[in-house]
Amino acid sequence: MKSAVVCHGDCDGVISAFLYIKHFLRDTYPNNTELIFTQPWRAHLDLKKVPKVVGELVMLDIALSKDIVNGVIPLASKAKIVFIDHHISSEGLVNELVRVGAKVIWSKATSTPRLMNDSLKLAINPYEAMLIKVADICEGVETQDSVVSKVADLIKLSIARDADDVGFLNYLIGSMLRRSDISGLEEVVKRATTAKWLLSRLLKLMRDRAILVGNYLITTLTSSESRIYAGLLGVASTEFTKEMRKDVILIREEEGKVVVTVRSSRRNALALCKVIAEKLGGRYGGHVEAASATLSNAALENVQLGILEVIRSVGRGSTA
Ligand SMILES: [Mn+2]
Repeated sequence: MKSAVVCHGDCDGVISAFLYIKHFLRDTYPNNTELIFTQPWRAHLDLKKVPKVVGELVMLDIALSKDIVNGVIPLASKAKIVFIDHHISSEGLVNELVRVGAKVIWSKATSTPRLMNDSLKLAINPYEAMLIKVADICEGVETQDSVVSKVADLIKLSIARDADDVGFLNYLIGSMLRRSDISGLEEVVKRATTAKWLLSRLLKLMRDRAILVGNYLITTLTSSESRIYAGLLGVASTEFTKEMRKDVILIREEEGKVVVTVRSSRRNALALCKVIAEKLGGRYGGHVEAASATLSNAALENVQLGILEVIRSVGRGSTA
């Protein structure tokens, strides 16, 4: 019987998929394992790619939304469901998966691979231990270890170069299964180098255009800019907030929707995205330090004005 693995198409999502395949699906991968890479905002659509007949559906590192839960529930009568995730925004929804018989492993761990290692008691080798550290770093854990942080940068940036390149994501997982030295992979280094160059241009653009409102630096990108820098916007927001030592709000138009990315060292990101999504109509998800809201039917100007109002009212609330 076939298995399907649906994972977040980012650094810790890909490492989660590698670990799961290595420890649980070694006999069925690749011929009988369907690997599907997704992003939280379109995971409910990507769930439709799950083959009609599967024995097991594994979901890794996917921040839950109501739409995703509704997409999983019909599958639960046909397949064994395993859901493993560390996004705090999933907390209120995991019980709906438990109710339909899914095996749910959820906690506020630093990364999904770390959570898998701790909760599934994996017997891991040093290579896997290194990749679990890499996943933590990709998710914001600080490190002094330059070797591990180099691998984290390479994976993060090479994925960000073209986040929808399924072939490359499969290649990364295949390389990990072969225990390849990631820093020595030409394709990874090549992609990461291009991404790094694009990232420095994007950071300059963000710096030039940012306005300070309260404690937040706000930058808006046009839809053509978000196309050019697609995939790098999350990484850039994280870099920008570190560099400027300010919380950051990135607003951009993208294929008929407006996406708001928030980075907050004061741990306001998820709360802010929740208010923005509720006020302007959309979905939100993520972590307290890094979150986003996707507003499907809003005009850019209205989102900008709405966010200004939200920041002002939050500011008043905290000083009152
Ligand atoms: Mn992830």
